[in-house]
Amino acid sequence: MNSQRGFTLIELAIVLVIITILIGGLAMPLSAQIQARRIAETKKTLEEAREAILGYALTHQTSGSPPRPYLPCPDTDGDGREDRPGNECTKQSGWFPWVTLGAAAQDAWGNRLRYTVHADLSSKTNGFHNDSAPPPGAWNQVCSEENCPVVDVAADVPVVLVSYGANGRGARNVNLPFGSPTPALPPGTSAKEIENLDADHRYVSRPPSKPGDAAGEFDDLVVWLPFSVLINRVCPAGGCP
Ligand SMILES: [Ca+2]
Ligand SMILES: [Ca+2]
Ligand SMILES: [Ca+2]
Repeated sequence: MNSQRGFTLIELAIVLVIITILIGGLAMPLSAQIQARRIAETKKTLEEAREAILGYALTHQTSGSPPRPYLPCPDTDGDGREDRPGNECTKQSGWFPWVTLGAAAQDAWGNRLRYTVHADLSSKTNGFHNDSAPPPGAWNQVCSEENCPVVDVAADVPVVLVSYGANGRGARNVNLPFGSPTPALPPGTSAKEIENLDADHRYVSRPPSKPGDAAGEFDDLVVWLPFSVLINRVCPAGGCP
């Protein structure tokens, strides 16, 4: 008697159903894993960008007496180099000057990082020092809500860096040529994300939320450099009189 036999159609159907369920179960976690990896990669990129800014301050000094360190200007024309026609920055907010700083040019979604810096601290005339209170001027505020009703995340920070996250809304993709009539991916309608795009000195940092959530869509990644950290790292033990 021949003990071997083929699968019946019913058995084949059951196997196919099981395989389909298994693939479906694996597919979602896989995309979530890829997203989590990109977020972790971008957080690392932002941390390295912040270190590169500190490295610049450690190697650049004003010509005055005493010489004082200063921070890099934003890149505003897209070549990755800081835009400083004389001693001052062209603008206080633009793109992270990755060429000048020898750092990563983009986040894990292929978009540029936004970089905002305090005017006096990036001035090649003024620089910064640790023998007085922080200079006046437009300091950056980081809050958990748009419009900063309460500055509850970080107050008066010299530097803010932003990745526009997985949705990339408002970001400049690295493949977009400069001078293009559409310089950025269109911003969305989320007030919290728009706060990270407009021209004021207020930024939002908070946990991510989806488009349908009560808080509105938010997936930006934001890091900042407090003035105290800047002084401690660049001017330890009163090193910048
Ligand atoms: Ca430039
Ligand atoms: Ca975003
Ligand atoms: Ca803002």
